[in-house]
Amino acid sequence: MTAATPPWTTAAVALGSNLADPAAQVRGAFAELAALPDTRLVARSRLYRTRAVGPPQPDYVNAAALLQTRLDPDTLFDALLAIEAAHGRTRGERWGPRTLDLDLLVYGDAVIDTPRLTVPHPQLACRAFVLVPLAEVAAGLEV
Ligand code: A4P
Ligand code: MG
Repeated sequence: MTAATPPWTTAAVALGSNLADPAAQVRGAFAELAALPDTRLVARSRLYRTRAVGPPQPDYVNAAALLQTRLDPDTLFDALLAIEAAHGRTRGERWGPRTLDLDLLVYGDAVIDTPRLTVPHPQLACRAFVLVPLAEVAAGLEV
């Protein structure tokens, strides 16, 4: 007997970078998202140059990706962390500069509140640098 195949779920990811050629970091991350197992990159937004929110630091490049995935939320989040790590992401000051930040914005209609993962992302509704690219790829998404 085979295990039931997990259903396809729509997920949205925010991408941000403000170090080490941010546009290249974001373009590379799109390619890596597209290459994830059991996942399709359905749409990618344009790249937006945005002024940094938080401590003084270089401008960001922000974007959003819409995925269809069969990965469960924790597995998808692990994959996002692995892509960040492959881009040399280190964690220093909160809201500080970074080579690549991948935030899981929504995962279907799931509501998740665990120590490491909150979905929908708590900052989603109050950040133009997240909402504008998200609106481009997910006009019909209900969050
Ligand atoms: N975490 C919980 N839920 C999630 C989720 N849904 N997606 C946890 C991603 N991470 C989630 O994240 C902090 C913790 O959130 C992690 O332990 C993770 O398990 P982090 O990436 O380590 O730290 P952070 O990014 O510095 O903190 P935070 O609060 O996520 O910051 P934001 O909201 O990502 O802001 N200005 C512009 N213009 N553009 C930006 O992209 N980004 C930031 C960071 C600041 N200013 C910016 C931008
Ligand atoms: Mg983050």
